[in-house]
Amino acid sequence: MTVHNAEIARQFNLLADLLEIEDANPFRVRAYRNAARIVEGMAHSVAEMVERGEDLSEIYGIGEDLARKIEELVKTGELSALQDEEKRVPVQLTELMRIDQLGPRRVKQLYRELGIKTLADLSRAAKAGKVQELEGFGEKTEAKILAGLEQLTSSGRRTKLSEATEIAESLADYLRGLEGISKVTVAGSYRRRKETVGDLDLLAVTEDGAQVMNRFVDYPEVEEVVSKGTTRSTVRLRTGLQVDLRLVPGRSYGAALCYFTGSKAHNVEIRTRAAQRGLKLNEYGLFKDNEYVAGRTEKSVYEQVGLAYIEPELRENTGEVEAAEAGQLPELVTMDDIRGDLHAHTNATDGHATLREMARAAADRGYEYLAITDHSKRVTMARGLDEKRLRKQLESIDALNDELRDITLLKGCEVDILEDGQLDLPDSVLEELDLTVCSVHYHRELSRKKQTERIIRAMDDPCFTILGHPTGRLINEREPYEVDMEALMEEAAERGCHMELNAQPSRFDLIDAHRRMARDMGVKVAICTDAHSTDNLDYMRFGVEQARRGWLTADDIINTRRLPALRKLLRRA
Ligand code: DGT
Ligand code: CA
Ligand code: CA
Ligand code: ZN
Repeated sequence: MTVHNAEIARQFNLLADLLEIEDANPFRVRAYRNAARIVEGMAHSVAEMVERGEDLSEIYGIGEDLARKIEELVKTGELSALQDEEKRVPVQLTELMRIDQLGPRRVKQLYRELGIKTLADLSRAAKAGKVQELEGFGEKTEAKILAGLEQLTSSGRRTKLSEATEIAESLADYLRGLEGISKVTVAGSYRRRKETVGDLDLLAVTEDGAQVMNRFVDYPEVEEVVSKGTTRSTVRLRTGLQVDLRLVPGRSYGAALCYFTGSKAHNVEIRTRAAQRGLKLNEYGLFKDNEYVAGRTEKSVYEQVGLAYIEPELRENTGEVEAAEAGQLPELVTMDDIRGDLHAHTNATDGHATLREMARAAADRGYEYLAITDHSKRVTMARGLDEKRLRKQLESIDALNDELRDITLLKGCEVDILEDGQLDLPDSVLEELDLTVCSVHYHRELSRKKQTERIIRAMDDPCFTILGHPTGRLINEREPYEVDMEALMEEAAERGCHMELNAQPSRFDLIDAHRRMARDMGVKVAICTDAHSTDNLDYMRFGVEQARRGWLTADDIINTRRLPALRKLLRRA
């Protein structure tokens, strides 16, 4: 059994929460949180690194003590430090911290003074007006806590696609290894590559449902069996993610895949089309007067209702059915089309790898070019480059380009867009670059009008090439800033500026709604990983999937070009 990165991160975060409630040394708390974040952000399995005997303490941010704890977790599935802590502090208390108003100090107070351990306890006490009587709480806080409780239970937590991918791939592999099972596919929003998934919907073909289901609920990551039958079971994994498994006979597989891939709105549309042709479509197949017509493959189902095959990423009922009917579906971009990455950091700022290591890693991925875009000076947290340090980096890039045969490093910079729309470095140095990724990092709170003007002003600078993570949102954490994206697109098109589709799994920014807008408004998109380590370069896959959800073709993406053509696109008119 392998322990996933997400599980390691979860246990470290839990430990940090408990220590915080206990008032432990803040440095210890921070070290565990950092470790959780680093492990979660790694594209490779830490468990596999342990198996290969690699030294984890060499990972940036992981000391020897943490490395030992990770090894323990990977080998035993458990963390003794966490178990010790759980004896001292009730673990349910950490749940309470999911409410905005409640930090560790207040959680401890609620526990000590009112005996509140669970969300249910809290809800009861708050409704009875007991919480407002505590020192430092008051009526307003109590009301906010109740609102927070409401929100928690109604929205639930959706799992980020990258996390879901790690979990789903292992589970699917496990199932594929069982006897008497074939065609294991993860359907649902996961297959449509939605940025977050509510649950996983697995589908497989088998003749022996009972046997397969027994093994399914035996999967080591399963925490709770919600329901178990011979064709359908539901379990909850340790991470909290719920998984449905449905087993179907071979002749229904395509129809079931279609049904469980969704989206619901897409299904309704297809079913209506079928009905118009006197056909009945459900998860068992396509039928005419109760006679089976098709259903073994998805393609056959689409064909029978007069449609070309529709890629899962497009199945959101936003015009894909009409396009399929008219033979006008876009030829979606694929990983094979990508020739390089245009946004990457090195250890000159907040990246973890050297310039040379990043170049090597990009060449290993078959890329023709990699743009180095470290932060500019305003981003002090990342030790952003001033003009002098940037010039020094440019010299190193020249030297490395002379030496390396299989890749070209492009000179870039992730330039902070200042509050007034000026770029953070003077044109005299920016002019020497091949490109800039210009991003908003501060003053996200500006009004929509001011934010829009600010970014357009930045685009006025002839050294502006690409708008980095255009809305600044962080999935599950931070809303986009207010900005008129249509206006930005219009100005970008006019000036020959491009939009980034940042492939970091917590960003995916351009967001869903803006990707087609770019294409429709004649703005080209750069799919970039914003890599802070060599591993992060592998996020490109996610970026491509998100571009596909936005109907983008290779032609819409600038980093599908060979180097000479790319250089032309990077030059402003
Ligand atoms: P999620 O899990 O919230 O990220 O989103 P989905 O799309 O995976 O939704 P889920 O898990 O509730 O159901 C999986 C698929 O099953 C869904 O995409 C379409 C299909 N489905 C579920 N319920 C219905 C329904 O009532 N009618 C139709 N036509 N399809 C449904
Ligand atoms: Ca689902
Ligand atoms: Ca489901
Ligand atoms: Zn960046």
